[in-house]
Amino acid sequence: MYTQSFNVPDKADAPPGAALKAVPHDSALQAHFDAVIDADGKIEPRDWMPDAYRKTLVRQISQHAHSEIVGMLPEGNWISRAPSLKRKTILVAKVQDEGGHGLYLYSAAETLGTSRDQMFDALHSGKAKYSSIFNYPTLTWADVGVVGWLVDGAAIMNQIPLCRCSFGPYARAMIRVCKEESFHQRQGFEALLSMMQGTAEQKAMVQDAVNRWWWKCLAMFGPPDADSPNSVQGMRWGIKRISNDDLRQKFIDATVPQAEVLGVTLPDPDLKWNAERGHHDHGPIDWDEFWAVVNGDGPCNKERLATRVKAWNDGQWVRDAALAHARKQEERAMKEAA
Ligand code: BYC
Repeated sequence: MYTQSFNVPDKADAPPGAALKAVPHDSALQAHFDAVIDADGKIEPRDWMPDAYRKTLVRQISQHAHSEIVGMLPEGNWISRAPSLKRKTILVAKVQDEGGHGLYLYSAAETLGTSRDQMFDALHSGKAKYSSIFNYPTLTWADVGVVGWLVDGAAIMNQIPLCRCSFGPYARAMIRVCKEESFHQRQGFEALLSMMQGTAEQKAMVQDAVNRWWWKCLAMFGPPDADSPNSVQGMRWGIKRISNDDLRQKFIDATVPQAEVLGVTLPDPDLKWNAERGHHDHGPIDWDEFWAVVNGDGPCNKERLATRVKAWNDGQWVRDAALAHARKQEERAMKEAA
């Protein structure tokens, strides 16, 4: 007898009730999923998973992928104006890496059953979010160094725990991404260090860039835990391992001594070591500004989206040509096989 499940025995040679047991019930699948999560195991694309887990991952991974490719724009803007061949080579490699990160992440999201076309459609129509940080302009060459030092620094802090995310493809993509981000962060720091050993104008340029980016980087970690609707469930599922506020605190504590080495001031009069807590206290973050930017009202939101949409439209002929080539190859292979 054929059913959807081939391991259901025929009635004649099976004990009563056996057929029912052979097809796992949703609650059994849920129990297995919960057990894997509780044991800190990995969920793989072919495993059963609750719809809400799948949806959360598609949301987070696709938004992360969008952040990587939109993140290419503010720095890509400086490739043609890098101050030396060495700096240009480093910047080209870094921006290219970000494109690669986007591709790993789109591939990881595809294993959950969404398509690249769907994800791009969500980005281009403004439905999908991407990191707030990329809606600010890179005004001077020092901004490129500060993006490497602080933006990539914040990104690594957020992404190291994602290497232990419960969803296998995302966790594995993050391991490689973090290795590359660590190079990005160090190249930014090194570029700033050499500017800080330069002229008074160069030093002032670095300080100005730090002043403009510091608060935006703190907001990158997302809203405070108390206002973060996705955190509790994300932590329960082992997608998020450390909360938004705790990651923000770790980033501040790690960055303060780096700023001292560089010789720059972080623009927060309330920033000071609290021996009792064993952490730095900091001043209030402007969450109204953060939400305005997330909701499309930042200084560069329209420009960033328009650039991505144009790149997509301009690339139509490449996608058409690749598909035509693949079709021809398939036809040739069929003819040869016939
Ligand atoms: N910007 O409940 P919450 C990079 C949204 S790229 C915009 O805490 P969750 C790099 C959030 O999506 C770095 N939106 O959410 C590339 C949610 O809205 P929805 C990108 C933000 O998911 C090139 C709502 O606020 N990294 O490294 O638990 C050059 C409530 O938040 C932001 C990632 O994407 C934000 N900053 O936690 C250089 C990492 N923050 O979706 C560098 C992966 C929050 O419900 N993502 N929102 O409509 C994550 O770790 C988490 O998704 C977040 C947010 C910590 C960002």
